[in-house]
Amino acid sequence: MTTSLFDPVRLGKVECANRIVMAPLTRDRAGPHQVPTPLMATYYGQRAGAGLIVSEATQISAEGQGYLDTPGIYSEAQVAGWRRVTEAVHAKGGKIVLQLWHVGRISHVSLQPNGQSPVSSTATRAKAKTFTAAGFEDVSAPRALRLEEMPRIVADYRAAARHAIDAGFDGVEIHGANNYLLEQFLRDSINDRTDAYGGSQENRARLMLEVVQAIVAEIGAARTGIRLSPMTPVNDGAPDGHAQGLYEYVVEKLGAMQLAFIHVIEGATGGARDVGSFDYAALRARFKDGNAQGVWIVNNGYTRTMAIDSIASGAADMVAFGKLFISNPDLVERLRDDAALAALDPATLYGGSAHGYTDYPSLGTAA
Ligand code: 8OZ
Repeated sequence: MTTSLFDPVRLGKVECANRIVMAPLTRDRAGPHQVPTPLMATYYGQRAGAGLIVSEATQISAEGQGYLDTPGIYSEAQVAGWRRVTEAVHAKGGKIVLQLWHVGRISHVSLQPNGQSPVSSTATRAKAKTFTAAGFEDVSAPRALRLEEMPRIVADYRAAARHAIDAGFDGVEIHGANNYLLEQFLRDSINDRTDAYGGSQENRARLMLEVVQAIVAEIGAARTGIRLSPMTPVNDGAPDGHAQGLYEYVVEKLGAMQLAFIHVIEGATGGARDVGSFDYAALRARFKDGNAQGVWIVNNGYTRTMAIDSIASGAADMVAFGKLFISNPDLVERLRDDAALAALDPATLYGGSAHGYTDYPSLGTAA
């Protein structure tokens, strides 16, 4: 019998009711001190029909923040705020993992502790914009992390994973995508270091693999996954010179660690799926080799038909939808019934209040 998009699946320790994932979505609605609000609990609770929710990207430390009003997971108040979110999702039978984020050089001094420079693998400023209290601004020039600072970065990730479990999350997704800190180390197009974290493929992958190892030691591989985006150009990230080999190397290591899942963005994040040749099936095979239970989640521009076909063919174990989940809180039911899908309002994507956030109706509750 062929597998259906609507069949349950086991992801590490987590039993997911279906194979539809709510992708991580930055909405910039955290409260003072980057604490998740009750409104955020309502928003995630409304979307608990997903087999798995991946939370919006959440900074592991004050230094890891790069945009206005994104939530954190490094203070007690933030943990308490997130606990309201996980309780709202679990009350409706849903599952939710927290996405752990360090933006690296995609930040602005106005968002950094004491107005300091953002940190990265490099001291070269990205040609990218971020959203600050003043609106869209160029990102600030970064400072290259010193070798002796690397254990602190790993420790910050590890503590954040512990906090996520304390807040009631079913696990974590490490944000290894979109040219934030971990990809600023991984890609030879960005990393210009000459120490143990730069140069060879092994050296550039070192930080990402140390972070994964530390989190696995803290909360277990069965609660740990990662998101990757081998070809995305966002945030001034030219592809690595040997992207296929680099990501196959990384994914093989992740499989050997028995990671619960890998979540891959195919092509340009939120954009074209076809941006130069990359063999995602080969990546999947490397991950599954020695880790047959590892779950392969695909994302980027999937339609209902593409998703159903990908699950039926075995190309993917789960499919993540981003924008569609913003405007369709009951997306799973709509896909199951092949019902009409609502379009989102781009004006209310980032920041603001309940409007364009918790007021998109479900079909059952539409007037
Ligand atoms: C959109 C706006 C700000 C951040 C990502 C966390 O691209 C993000 C993000 C997306 O992964």
